[in-house]
Amino acid sequence: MRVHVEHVDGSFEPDGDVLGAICFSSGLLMVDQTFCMHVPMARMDRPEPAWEVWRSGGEITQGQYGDILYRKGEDALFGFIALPERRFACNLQQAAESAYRQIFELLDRQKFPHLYRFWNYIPRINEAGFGMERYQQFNIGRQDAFMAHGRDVLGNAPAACALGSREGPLCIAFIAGTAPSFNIENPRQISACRYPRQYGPRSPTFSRASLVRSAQGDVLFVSGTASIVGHETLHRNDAVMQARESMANIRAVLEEANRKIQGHAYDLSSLTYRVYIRNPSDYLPVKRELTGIAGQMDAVYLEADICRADLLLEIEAVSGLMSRSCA
Ligand code: 3EB
Repeated sequence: MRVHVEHVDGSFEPDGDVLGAICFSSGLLMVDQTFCMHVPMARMDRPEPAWEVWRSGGEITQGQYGDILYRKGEDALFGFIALPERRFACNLQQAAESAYRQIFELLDRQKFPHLYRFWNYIPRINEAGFGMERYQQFNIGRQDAFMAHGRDVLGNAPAACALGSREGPLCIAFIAGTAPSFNIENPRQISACRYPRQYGPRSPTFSRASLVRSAQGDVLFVSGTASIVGHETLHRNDAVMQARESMANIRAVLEEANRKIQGHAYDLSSLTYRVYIRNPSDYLPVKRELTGIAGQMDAVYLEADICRADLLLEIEAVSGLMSRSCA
């Protein structure tokens, strides 16, 4: 894939090779938002916004399809959608289904059929709605859209994360491409696609990681990873232990990725991280724990709700050609 990711602190102005970006900040964003999805989340580690910028070589064209804004290069397409729930009578399930259906339609038409990664930001994720937790509503709508498009909801889902924002529209970003990816599971965890019924009427649709291989370089997307072993949350009320368990899960995913490539490309120090923490008071102890495990980490810390009420944090990561620059 002729694509790489860059993480930027502060302000960012797009130039010709930007495929798309996600900007995390609690304040208003004073930039052209046709190339970026703004996620209203407060950063814990610095006052400036945190940008994840995807770049691609070659020619880039931009377009709109339904509610989606996207930009595509030769072999990858980055898009995002921000849907106000009020358009669906505040039914998050319908909003999620509509968003995912639009995304799949766009990718069918544009011939970028292979989905690598979804970023899902769901307002008030732990609140109740229509007799269940809102995250469970989201899971129904997402899975219905996958099935309506004949996409695999069991063995071959893309990498993803699902976090809660305080307010705002349902925000989903995605990256897709022309080449298939390898989807990776974690032997310490049941596949999320097969979680038992106690977590909701429909399972979440994601794999633990996806690996995109190409002559220009590989990209490994590690999904949001939490303190879950088997299907159960471990270390309720202990954020530091949840951080340690999450890193054990990421390490296991990296071992699977290394097995897939029959090499040793991936270890904890070769990734860039985003850490979502529910309670601001957990930030310093969690950061200390993570740094103790992985050394000086390239990481952004955000205040967010996590999809299970007993989860205090979630950690996602990406590898690939990257650098951090400060504007
Ligand atoms: C988990 O492992 C924690 O619904 O897309 C992590 C990554 C989680 C993605 C999603 C949810 C999702 O179940 C939560």
